[in-house]
Amino acid sequence: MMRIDVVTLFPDFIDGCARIGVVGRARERGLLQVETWNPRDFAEDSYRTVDGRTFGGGPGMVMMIDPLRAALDAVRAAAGPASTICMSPQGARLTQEKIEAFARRERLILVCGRYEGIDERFLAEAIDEEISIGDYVLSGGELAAAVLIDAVGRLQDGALNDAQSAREDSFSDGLLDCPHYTRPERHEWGEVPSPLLSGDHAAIRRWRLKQSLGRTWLRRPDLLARARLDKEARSLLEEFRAEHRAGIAGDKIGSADRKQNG
Ligand code: 4GO
Repeated sequence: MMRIDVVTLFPDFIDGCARIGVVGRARERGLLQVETWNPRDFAEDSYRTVDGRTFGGGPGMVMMIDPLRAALDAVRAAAGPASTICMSPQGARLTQEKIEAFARRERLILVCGRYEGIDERFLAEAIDEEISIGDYVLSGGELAAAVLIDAVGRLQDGALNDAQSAREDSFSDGLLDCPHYTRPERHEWGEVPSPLLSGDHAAIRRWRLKQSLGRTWLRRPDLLARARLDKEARSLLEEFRAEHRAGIAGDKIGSADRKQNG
């Protein structure tokens, strides 16, 4: 069972996230343990102070070293040492590849900052790695930690049902996911593509791969440039491009793929 310890001023938020959906079920199944630690509980003064004014002036407060350090010492005393990650816009970008590597670890410690951030000396001494979920600023690290926990939790063996294979996820092969459809077959807003109704498993697999390739080409050419395509994939992509050009002329393209590309 993987164990994730989270140091946070808002333990209820992390606990709530870890209770719902696939991750909640993974915890119930004993595949994942999530524990929270509040640095405020480790503050020494009667006000339970965890932040101080920023040296050099300017607005906002900075998280102090010692309450965080004491919380981290308590985690390590309770569960042993583990790789310690701080969620931060200054961190390395979180990708599915990193998620897969984290998911294989037995332990992780996540530290969530608030206010203007954390005293740099704590980051230098106590943090192994800073991770960012994207190029935007959040008011705290908790949402970013919840993203990491969700993405890692669903990859634990036995977390997904048979119907939800992680092997078929977007990014598992470096491509975007194909479109999905459910009943009804015919709807005012369109029909389900015929290959999906054919019962021909080889044709379905080819259609899905072609859609994945085509959507990656349209929406994320940066990903397509890094993907290694075999002969079948290259020819399916060529078919998609030809049909896409014909489709632009016929104006039957969804809003997300309307923009011309390449
Ligand atoms: C993480 C933390 C953004 C991310 C954060 C991110 N904002 N992009 N805010 O992963 C220190 C105080 C950082 C608020 C925190």
